Amino acid sequence: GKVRAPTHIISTISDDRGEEPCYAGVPMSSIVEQGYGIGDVISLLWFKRSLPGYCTQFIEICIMLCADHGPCVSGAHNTMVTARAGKDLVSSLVSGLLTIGPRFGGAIDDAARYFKDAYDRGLSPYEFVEGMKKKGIRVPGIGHRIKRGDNRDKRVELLQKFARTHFPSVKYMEYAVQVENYTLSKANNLVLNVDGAIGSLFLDLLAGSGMFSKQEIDEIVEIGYLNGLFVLARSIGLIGHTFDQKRLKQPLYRHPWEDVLYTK
Ligand code: Q5B
Repeated sequence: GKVRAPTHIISTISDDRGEEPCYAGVPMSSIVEQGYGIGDVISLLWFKRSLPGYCTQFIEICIMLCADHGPCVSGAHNTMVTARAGKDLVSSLVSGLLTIGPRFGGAIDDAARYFKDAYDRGLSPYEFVEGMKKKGIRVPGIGHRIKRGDNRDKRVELLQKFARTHFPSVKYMEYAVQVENYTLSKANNLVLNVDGAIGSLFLDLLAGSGMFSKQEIDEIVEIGYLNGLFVLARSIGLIGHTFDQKRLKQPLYRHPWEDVLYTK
């Protein structure tokens, strides 16, 4: 019989050995000729399957809504400072990307983990939020520097509207809204933020689409796929900020002394 030499790498998502590259078995010509979009390509390369249209549209909306949020956020600031120090595109981009984490843009996976655990265990919003407080953990997906109860994040509203119209079920998102109602009763800045909206709605996508087994959903949530959406999206804006600074020929950035509290 055939004897296979042992390999050092296993790969299951793409193959470039044939006449044309394939993503999860789908040839590039089908991707182009059948009008696939970036949501379909993400479905194939991240989830290894073709997802229904409303799911790929949701993924694309997440990418568009998170592509940028102005020059003042951590990521854009780092990227601009790096570009102004004369560094190249990749250095400027990764400098911004490295700020994505539990406080900024990288709370989507933890929001999904904590909301899923709390909902599946039947915790009331009060039990969930107060339990997190006792453990000294901020609720991921809740809170924003500039958004408030009376100045909601339009991105969150757009995601919710899309999901309420197209998803078979939005039980995790409705739970996140109940959590938000409770946190807003404590402080006006504790809104459901864009990370929390994407995290809870992606749980609904995974659970409601019928495309994933329970075991697969648990694995996706445990591995943490969802911060990838923010990383991918925000790369678009960070690349734009790099070009902008270079186009404007901005000089080396130096923070003004007046804005530093020098103290012993
Ligand atoms: N408190 C986001 O905090 C922020 C609490 C909380 C319980 C919470 C904070 C937080 C969880 C992580 C998260 C994603 C750091 C945010 C994003 C993308 C972005 C960004 C942009 C874009 C803001 C004041 C009081 C304190 C705190 C309490 C705050 N959050 N309690 N659970 N989650 N959230 N990140 O304003 O009693 O006074 O000590 O960590 O989901 O990143 O646009 O900017 O697109 O680029 O600095 O939208 O909420 O508030 O730290 O002064 O806290 O509220 O314990 O209570 P702030 P702080 P106390 S979306």
